[in-house]
Amino acid sequence: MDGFEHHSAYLNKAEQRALLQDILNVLKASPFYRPTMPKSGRPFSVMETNCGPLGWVSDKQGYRYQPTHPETGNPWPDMPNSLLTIWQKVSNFAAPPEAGLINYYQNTAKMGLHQDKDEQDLTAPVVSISLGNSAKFRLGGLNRRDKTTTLELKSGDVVVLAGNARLCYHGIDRIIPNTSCLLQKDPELQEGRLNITLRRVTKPQ
Ligand SMILES: O=C(O)CCC(=O)C(=O)O
Ligand SMILES: [Mn+2]
Repeated sequence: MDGFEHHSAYLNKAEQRALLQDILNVLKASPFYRPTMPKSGRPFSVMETNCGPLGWVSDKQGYRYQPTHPETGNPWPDMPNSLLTIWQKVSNFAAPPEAGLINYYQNTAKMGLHQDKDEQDLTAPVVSISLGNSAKFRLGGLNRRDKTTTLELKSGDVVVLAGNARLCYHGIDRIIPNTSCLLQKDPELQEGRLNITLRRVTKPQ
């Protein structure tokens, strides 16, 4: 699909370690919480937090962006420069991202097929970075029933959903255990996978 990019091994090992350290610093100020589904209130299998001026959250009231953590009530921490730099290099979009959604998948977690469409500015791409264990990523088309394909996202890979692919359905079928030791150095994460999804939310002035 035009507009879909998979930058395999975009970050080398040292860059992955440095980005992980930046994420661990974000987590100190902004710990993971477990989002719940709108209406049903069913818990997500992923844990989430955010950095940047706006964070994506989900609870019984619905999906939305807000400037504060739903449990601590504090503003989200600043987006690390490492993430802003990746966005500048791959997004081809002048304004910076506003939301850095951090998803933590334990080895049993997954994410159902969905579109990213809670943003006012859908001309800006979505840029997503993988760290830790590999994941089976499912990519579909613009309609839920369109044919899908799967690809493996490895630690250090960067995916861009831009242009015609911006609203493509996508999801994570499963995490493949023991495919990376990057997260093992942190006693609280240990296993699983981190994904950081960068999005522009509002239309630049
Ligand atoms: O984990 C991933 O690679 C995808 C995450 C995602 O699609 C999302 O948070 O909207
Ligand atoms: Mn998504």
